[in-house]
Amino acid sequence: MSSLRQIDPEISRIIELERKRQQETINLIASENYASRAVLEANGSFLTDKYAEGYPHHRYYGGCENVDEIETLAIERAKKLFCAEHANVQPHAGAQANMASYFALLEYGDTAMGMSLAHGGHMTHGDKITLSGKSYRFISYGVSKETERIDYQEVEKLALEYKPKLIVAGASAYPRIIDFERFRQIADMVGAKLLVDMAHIAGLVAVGLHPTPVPYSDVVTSTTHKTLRGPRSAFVLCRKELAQIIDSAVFPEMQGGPFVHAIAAKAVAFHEALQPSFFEYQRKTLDNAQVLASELQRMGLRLVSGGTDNHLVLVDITAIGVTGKDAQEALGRVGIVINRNAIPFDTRSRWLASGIRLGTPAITSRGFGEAEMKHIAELIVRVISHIGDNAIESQAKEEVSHWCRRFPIPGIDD
Ligand code: DSN
Repeated sequence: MSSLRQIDPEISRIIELERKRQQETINLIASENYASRAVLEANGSFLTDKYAEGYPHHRYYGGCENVDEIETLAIERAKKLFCAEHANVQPHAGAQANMASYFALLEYGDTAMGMSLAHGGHMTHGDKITLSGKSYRFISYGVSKETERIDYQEVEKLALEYKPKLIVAGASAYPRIIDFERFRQIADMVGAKLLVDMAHIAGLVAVGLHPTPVPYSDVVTSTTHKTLRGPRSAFVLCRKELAQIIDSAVFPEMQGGPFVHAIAAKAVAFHEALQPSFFEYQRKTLDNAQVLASELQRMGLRLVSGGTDNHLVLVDITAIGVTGKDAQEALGRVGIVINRNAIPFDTRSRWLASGIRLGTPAITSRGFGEAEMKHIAELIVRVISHIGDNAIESQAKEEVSHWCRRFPIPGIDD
């Protein structure tokens, strides 16, 4: 049998570089995580070779008896984990899960509402540069200028004015609990359906550390690789009466053959999330976010909305006098990987941005705790306050290497 190194030394070399990059950097990207070796094993298996268009026991191909079992297990585990009536585990990614749900619930040109990307929403919730924004008339809601939290009164006012057929709740840079019950009430006032995209918080929801959207929503979508710590993929949950239209919107309307290897990896991730240790992991993720938030505040940085209830903090770095882009690059040079992010009512372009988004799911998987969080907060402030100071940057790089050597990465080093 030939190994990757023998067959394709170029790709093999680059993958090794990526392993080293992951081992030697502190990952604070709020939407990333480290999947377990078991998840990676299923995802990298020869299941990748199998075509299985259709659903368990209703396939268009022969030889699906084993993948039927795998997909059925993934479905049952997803339903159990989130107390849902129906699960579709075929979406390749969050964008497909969302688009399929729109196909199921809307006609082209219909009015819908979603959170503005500029205020922390996700681009597939109606941003004009995406298919969602081109296919439907999305009205954006945002956060209040004073509290920087979702302005539910504005959501209600816009809903009454525009009478959307669908309201989308969920965010990618919002550090606060989302009140799904309130969204349901607003949706009911205008006869709208409610879709919650819980991609960022799915792991927290799974263990009850963020209120679940499932009882309040018609449809819930999610990716599986963020707080949920699974493979890079997605799923949809819905009420029984919507099962058929959701299933046919995912396949054949949105996608062709499912990625059976990814479905197996999702089944493994759901299994892991059903274990008691997953609660502990999510608890630590939240604790780490709290320490990071309070340390950054103690050192004078302003946090959007004044803090966090979840796994991420959105930091306004205007006072330091650097852009988010500059901060991202300087932190990158010392081995701290983050993304720049617009803050609500940002006066800079999204490319430059006035904020940085920091998340704790990945470093918590690695075992970082309170002491490390305090040190990381101090390192971040030190580096972004002295951008271009080589001595400060080399010292910070040393400190990052020290922590990285001490904390192995699940899935890579175990
Ligand atoms: N791009 C992801 C994030 O970083 O939040 C959401 O899909």
